[in-house]
Amino acid sequence: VNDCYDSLAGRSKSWKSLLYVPVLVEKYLDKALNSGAEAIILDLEDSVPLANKDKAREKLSDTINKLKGYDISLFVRVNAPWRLMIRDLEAAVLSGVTAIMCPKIKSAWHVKEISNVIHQLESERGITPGTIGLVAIVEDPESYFNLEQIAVADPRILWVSLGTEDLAAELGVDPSDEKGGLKYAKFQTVMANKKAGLEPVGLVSSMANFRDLERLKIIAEDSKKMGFVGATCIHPSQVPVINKAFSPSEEERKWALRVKNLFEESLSKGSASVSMDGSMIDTPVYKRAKNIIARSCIHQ
Ligand code: 1VU
Repeated sequence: VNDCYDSLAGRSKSWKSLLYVPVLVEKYLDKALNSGAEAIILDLEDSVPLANKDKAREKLSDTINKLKGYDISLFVRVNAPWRLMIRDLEAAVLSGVTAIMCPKIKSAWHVKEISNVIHQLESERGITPGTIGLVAIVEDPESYFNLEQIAVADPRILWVSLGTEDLAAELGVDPSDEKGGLKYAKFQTVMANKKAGLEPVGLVSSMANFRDLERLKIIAEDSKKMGFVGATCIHPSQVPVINKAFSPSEEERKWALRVKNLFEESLSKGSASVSMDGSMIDTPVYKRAKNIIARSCIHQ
């Protein structure tokens, strides 16, 4: 069991697949629960028209009560403008909620202010302060340069994401081109998360056509290679593709176990490097292998 957690910087949970569900579309709930997603994101933002925001907030607590007995994490995405966000937080800070996803985050100060509101609501509602996590979504060039500070702004932060569509619009680049302008920004996001000890969720590019699962597979595999550990999606058919792409393959697991056993045997004989299949196995390779083993345990 120790091997499962050792190399994840003390964190015991990361998410491979998170499925968006517009709060008012009740018929999606059963499907979402059975989709294989590790988390449901109950959306109060873009998928809810302005005129229906109050209705969605009123519905949230019933929905969370219905879902919280299941083995699935519950996230709520709130709106960015303060007047909407405060009302969203009033509705969303409830027992059973894993984290609040906050779009259009600008700075570390912005995160702190939101975290303070969550803290007050937790205290008033008998939830241990600090229980509910926060996902920060950065969506414009100015905030992008605050990524590192945002990632360490508050212990609630689970990870920081880039809002692909909005950022691409600001830059005037194609969000679905994984080799285009966003690639560097995506990798910087991985680095900022890793520096803060966080496990980044995201895709290297946006999925223009959610029915194109072949393309999703390629994008998700590329994202894993870049260091992302999971992705959000909007349709249940995307979930198995994402789960598979972000899980260690059988080949990776076998390789990792061989490396671990061989290296530990070599260490016991007093050497910190050994050869396997013509390649040198040393401490960084061992560390990478232990990471794969950790992911295999968590994702079984
Ligand atoms: O077979 P059934 O009739 O029982 O079920 C349908 C459908 O109801 C269900 N389904 C879902 N279930 C759970 N969660 C979902 N998100 C979801 N979407 C669909 O699956 C069965 C097949 O559905 P379908 O292929 O007929 O698809 P529809 O035409 O019904 O729906 C397509 C859209 C795109 C409208 C739907 O998937 C959706 O509303 N997705 C979520 C949209 C959303 O949350 N957007 C905001 C976040 S994305 C963002 O902001 C960009 C980052």
